[in-house]
Amino acid sequence: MEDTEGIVVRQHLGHYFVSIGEKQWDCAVSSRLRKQLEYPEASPGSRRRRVQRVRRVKVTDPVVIGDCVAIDKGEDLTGMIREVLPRRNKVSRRASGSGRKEQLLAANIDRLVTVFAVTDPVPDWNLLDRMLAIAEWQELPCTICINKMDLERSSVRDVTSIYESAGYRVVYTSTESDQGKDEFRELLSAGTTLFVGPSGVGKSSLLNWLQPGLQLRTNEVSHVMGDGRHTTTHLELVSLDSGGLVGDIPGVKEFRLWNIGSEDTPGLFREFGSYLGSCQFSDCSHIHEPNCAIKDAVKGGNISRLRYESYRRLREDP
Ligand SMILES: Nc1nc2c(ncn2[C@@H]2O[C@H](COP(=O)(O)OP(=O)(O)OP(=O)(O)O)[C@@H](O)[C@H]2O)c(=O)[nH]1
Ligand SMILES: [Zn+2]
Repeated sequence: MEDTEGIVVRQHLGHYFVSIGEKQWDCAVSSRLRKQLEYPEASPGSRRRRVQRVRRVKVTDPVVIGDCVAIDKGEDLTGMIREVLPRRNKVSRRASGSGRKEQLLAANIDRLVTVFAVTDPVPDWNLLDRMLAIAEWQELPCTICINKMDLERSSVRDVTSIYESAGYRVVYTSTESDQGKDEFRELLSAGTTLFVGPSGVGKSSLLNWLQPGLQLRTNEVSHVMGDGRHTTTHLELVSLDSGGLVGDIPGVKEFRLWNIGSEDTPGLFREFGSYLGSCQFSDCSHIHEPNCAIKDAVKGGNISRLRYESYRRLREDP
């Protein structure tokens, strides 16, 4: 990297903090770049050789944590972002509210860790399946963290074994009893990890557990949604002493798919893979059709009903 290129590690009310070497530069986005980012762009699905659909889309935030950017340096560690370098990947969802807008959550991520609690709040498995689908779409490794294991009363493995069988790694943690600490630290120790999970599952606690004294700054970023509402989130990549960068996005309540066509949805459920192509109809939706290999696998107990139900819901309401 040149000394004018760095990584966006923090966003705060239109300020982007770019890490270059040991220093952070407080940057704004150049108006030329803002205009560029409002140009039409190809749908991400087009890389899968579908007919290229070109839509006019506008992202809620043009630059996001994890972005590699080129800046023009100004006085006193301030600067202007003039270019966003090509992204390896991005995690985004459809912004809530009306209208089609993409909300970018992070870019250039090495893995997603979905965080849920055994209880308090009880896991929303359907939400987990949406997160896994987005990870599959971006071909991002994804690990499931089940936190608050100290509160476990009935075996959570009855459900998580479904995910383990599908090929996902599950780590079980408790910031109270220290269960899973070494495994969790090891998981995050290289590259950039993004935590996603509902509010209250312990995402910030997990970071403070690994690194006591880590002062998690809460930087409020205001997104103006399609319907004019504002939602606030703090977005920051923190650097762990034991290695690794971690982004913690607070309180993800919903995860709507962005620009993923319904014909691509079955491929986002790993365990469906070996059955795809075996249905009577080549364009089978696996919902209404007879002689459907997926539905047969559900009946035969080879695909879990929980996962199939998530698939159906995702298909009907992406
Ligand atoms: N019993 C138990 N409580 C925990 C554990 N981890 C976190 N908590 C508690 O759960 C509550 C929520 O933790 P947070 O770390 O604020 O949760 P969060 O996921 O960061 O929440 P948001 O910032 O709203 O997204 C706090 O009261 C924590 O003390 C755990 O392993 N066991
Ligand atoms: Zn089918």
